[in-house]
Amino acid sequence: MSLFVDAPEVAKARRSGAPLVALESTIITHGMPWPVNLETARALEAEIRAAGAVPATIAVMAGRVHVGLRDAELEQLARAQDVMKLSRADLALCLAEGRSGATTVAATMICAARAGIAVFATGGIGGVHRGAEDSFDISADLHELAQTSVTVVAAGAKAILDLPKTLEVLETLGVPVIGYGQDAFPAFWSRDSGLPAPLRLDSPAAVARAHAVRAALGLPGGQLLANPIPAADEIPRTELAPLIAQAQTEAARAGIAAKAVTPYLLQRLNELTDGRTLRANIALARNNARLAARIAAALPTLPDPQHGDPA
Ligand code: PSU
Ligand code: MN
Repeated sequence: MSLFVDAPEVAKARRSGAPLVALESTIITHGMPWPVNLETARALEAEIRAAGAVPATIAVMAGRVHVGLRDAELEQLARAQDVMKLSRADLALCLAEGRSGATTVAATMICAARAGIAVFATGGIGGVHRGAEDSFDISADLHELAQTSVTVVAAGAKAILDLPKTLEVLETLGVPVIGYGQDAFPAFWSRDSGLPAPLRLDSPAAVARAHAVRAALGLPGGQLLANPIPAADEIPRTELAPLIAQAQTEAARAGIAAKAVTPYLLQRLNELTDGRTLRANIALARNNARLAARIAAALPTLPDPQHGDPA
């Protein structure tokens, strides 16, 4: 029995050659509260369909990687209480044990690449946590971007992180970090982190070309497309800064560590802002899904680099 199972909609897309966009499932199980998580998961899929592509939400269910979820499966996942949060380290064991789990950016990239899907949309990637010099908490998402060739469309890295250190690690790992349509690196809920994005592109076609040329060069790894939240939905960085610091202090006092840190901080900020960060998170994720669909539709089929044109 194959480890991978395509949803009917995904299998059909493969037969017709329709563009596919991967979506992760940790944002559903650990990133947002019920029932907003289910509504958002459905909304992200709808955005992709409206843009002419086919969504493939990825999760592990009973020991198999599901590429695309039926609506009942999406709901089951959104309601689940103690579902595993799967990163690169956890994926094989979860499958081997016949268990279920939600895939993070890292695990979704692995599954998407194995399933032949080149473009993946999420909210924001994990990165270097504040205080990482003591905790050593650096998301496996960064290393995944260095080795798995998927274009990840995100509103940058989550602003709860140490963004300068996150950019440094991405640079060290050789990950292209591309600002979409602006020079600034976005900060998840805010359009501008105050830091420049190392690279910039302005159209889905240009992002698709960069993806294809990286593959043609035989370079492992993907690219991070940093797509700013729409202006109408953003929360200014200065407004959030003290609340992020407060949530951070509370997490440290409560001894929150490892996989629990990111879900704790997102939930706490949602409380501290009366739901504003959650609403912004939904808006930016939808915006990323829309852009990812346009990139997937623009992906060219490059000639085999081994048989290039004669000089
Ligand atoms: N984007 C969101 N919300 C989330 C995530 C992304 O808008 O909750 C998830 C992704 O699955 C990402 C994870 O991989 O947060 C980061 O977790 P950690 O910091 O533990 O690596
Ligand atoms: Mn971590």
